[in-house]
Amino acid sequence: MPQPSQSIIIHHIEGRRSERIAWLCEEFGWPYELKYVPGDLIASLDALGEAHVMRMAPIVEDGPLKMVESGAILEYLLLRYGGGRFRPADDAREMADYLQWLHFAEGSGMFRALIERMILQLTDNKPPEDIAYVYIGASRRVLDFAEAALGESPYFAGDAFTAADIMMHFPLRAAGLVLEPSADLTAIFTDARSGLGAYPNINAFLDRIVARPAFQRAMATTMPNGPPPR
Ligand SMILES: N[C@@H](CCC(=O)N[C@@H](CS)C(=O)NCC(=O)O)C(=O)O
Repeated sequence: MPQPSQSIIIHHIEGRRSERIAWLCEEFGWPYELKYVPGDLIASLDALGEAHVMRMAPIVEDGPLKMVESGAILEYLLLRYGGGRFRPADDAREMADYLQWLHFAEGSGMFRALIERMILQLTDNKPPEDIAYVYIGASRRVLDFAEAALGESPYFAGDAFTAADIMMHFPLRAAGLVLEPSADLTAIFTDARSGLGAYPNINAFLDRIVARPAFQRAMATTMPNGPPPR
């Protein structure tokens, strides 16, 4: 299985989804280089805009290849260099769960958490009834779904840690923040677990995640000065 022949370049913002790529690199011990402006969100965004028209983190370069979309980047790196680690075999029973959670994390989890939080903020917690029916409560449904899955197995795709767990870590914290509107948004950058008190399986999962040395190394390198102010 080929190894990355040079550092994987990760265009980054502290505390943001680009940490997922650094985390995978740490799990394998692959070399990577973070490009961002420490402590300066706007300057980091400007730098992202120089690197790609989408101006979002992560943007990843692997040699001449440049990609956005964190789930796709993780899958690309696993298929190219992973040697079968951190994803189930194609014909494994766990593959359906793996694909579901890998895509659910951004497609539904983050999407619903962000929309719900934004609607609540813009309407001063009083959204019109039709909008409320569609979007309010969506974060709780995301967490209820994850809680049930993590009651069946310790990780999202069975007994083994996979890239689906890397993807789901961020939306669990984002959805928890919606359930606790008084919590500062910056709690998402820490292990504060805002809004997650009623979810023992999610908490046990997060305990397993923060105990991983690769996760700890990734957090130390992606936020070397601690959680960013915003
Ligand atoms: N679905 C994308 C979302 C990327 C994304 O929105 N990243 C945020 C930081 S966590 C960002 O760069 N926001 C600034 C922007 O979209 O302009 C992914 O998973 O890569």
